[in-house]
Amino acid sequence: MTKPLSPIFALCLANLALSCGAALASGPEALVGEGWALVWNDEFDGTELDQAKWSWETNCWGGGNNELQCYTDREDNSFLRDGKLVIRAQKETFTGPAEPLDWNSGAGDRTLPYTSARLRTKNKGDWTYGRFEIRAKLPGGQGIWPAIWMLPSDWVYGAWAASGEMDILEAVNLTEEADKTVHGTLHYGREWPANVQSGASFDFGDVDPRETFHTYAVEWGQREIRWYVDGVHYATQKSSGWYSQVLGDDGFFEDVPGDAPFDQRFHLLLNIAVGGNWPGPPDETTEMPVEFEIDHVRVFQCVDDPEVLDACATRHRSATRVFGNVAPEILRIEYDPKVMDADVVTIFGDEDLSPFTLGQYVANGTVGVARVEEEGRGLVTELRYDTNEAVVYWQAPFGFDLTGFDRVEFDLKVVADPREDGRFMMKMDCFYPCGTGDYPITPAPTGEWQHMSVPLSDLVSHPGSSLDLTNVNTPLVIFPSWGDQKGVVMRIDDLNLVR
Ligand SMILES: [Ca+2]
Ligand SMILES: [Ca+2]
Repeated sequence: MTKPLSPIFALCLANLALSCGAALASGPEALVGEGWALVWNDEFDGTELDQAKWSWETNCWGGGNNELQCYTDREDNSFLRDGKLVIRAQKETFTGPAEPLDWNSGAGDRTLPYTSARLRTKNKGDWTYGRFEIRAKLPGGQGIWPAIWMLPSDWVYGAWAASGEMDILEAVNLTEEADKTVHGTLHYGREWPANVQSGASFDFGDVDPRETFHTYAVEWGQREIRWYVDGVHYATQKSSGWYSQVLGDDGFFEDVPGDAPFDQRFHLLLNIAVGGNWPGPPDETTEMPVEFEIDHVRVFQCVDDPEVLDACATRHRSATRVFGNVAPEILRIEYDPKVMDADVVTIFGDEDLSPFTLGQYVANGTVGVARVEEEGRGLVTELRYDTNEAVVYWQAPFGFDLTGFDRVEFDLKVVADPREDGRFMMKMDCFYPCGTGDYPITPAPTGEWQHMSVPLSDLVSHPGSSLDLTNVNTPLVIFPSWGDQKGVVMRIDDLNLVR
């Protein structure tokens, strides 16, 4: 069975004798393999960027990575010169939209200390499968991050990175001293933050890709994606090593069958990011402005085998096989996905609210856990510590966004505490070790219930806290202070998240 080509690819094929044929006739020859037909290209020979092929993205969003550049459509940041597209990043304070324009988020403006350009072919050049080839000379320096990459045009499997991202080339912090290494990477899995990535690097050795042009390419087929530098095949990923899991209407994750997410339309992007989580910021050694020169972008289709590409593939045995990631087992815990929409979410009242369950981590010894009746309270959770190193927690198998909540509340009664000056701790975790760290709490004297009300803002600002409120899987971890616990008996009731 063959799947239909993407509309744009199909259009191009149908018009092979016209627009695509014209490119074939006047354009370059296919460089690698047999049977490739050029279906789209830009040689950047004109005087102005061809806006039938490219659009500028203009924003000061920071790419989701805390990058330091505003992307502009000004001549200062991108232009054609000597048959090449030049993307130029420079040090220059600039104010622009705080988020991508197509989000329509009303986020206002942001000011950042650098400018650059990010160009894309979205809805002008979108393809499913083929060979994508870009000849370029890279900018370098601490904090400089050029990229040639592809994003989904239709996001059919959900937000980043569930619908995939294909990085043909990334390089960070290329300097005289540093290894001259470039990276080819796939991002996929579930929506952020439950996405994953896998990739490989190409080491230029003594060659400096800041000084010389090189051809960066991928061959993207249905079952396999391969990365190349100057025709040298250096990495392969197979569809058994990537996956897509989406949340179904019933609130459970589902495996998308086939080769998702890399089975949809993707478009090309070219940019220089400045700073950001990966490279870190520029420093005094960074020489600005920097230029990313792109000599051409060429897209080829394997005419006789347009999906699998085996008829045209170039393969080297020495290429790294990147094994990727196995899709996580889907936990079919019964729960209502709207469970967190209430103003007061009761994680434990008389029972645990699915998908949260009571669990424990015990380094040694045991914690006895029981649900016991107490007058006026129904069931309460009783914990008996026959250990000095244990914690008990309420945890879900995935994270929740608690940014709309104000505080966590619970009732705590110490039934017995033989320790000298025993202290008690709580934590909130966003997949350990992401979390608040130990946060001290003070119960009432033994035998009395104490109502605890802890603002989430306090947990975020607690010294040492790395709490990510957008991804909380463990709303409460509670324990007598680590190392000194034996003999403590405590009861917990009415664990609530309150808006
Ligand atoms: Ca050129
Ligand atoms: Ca109760």
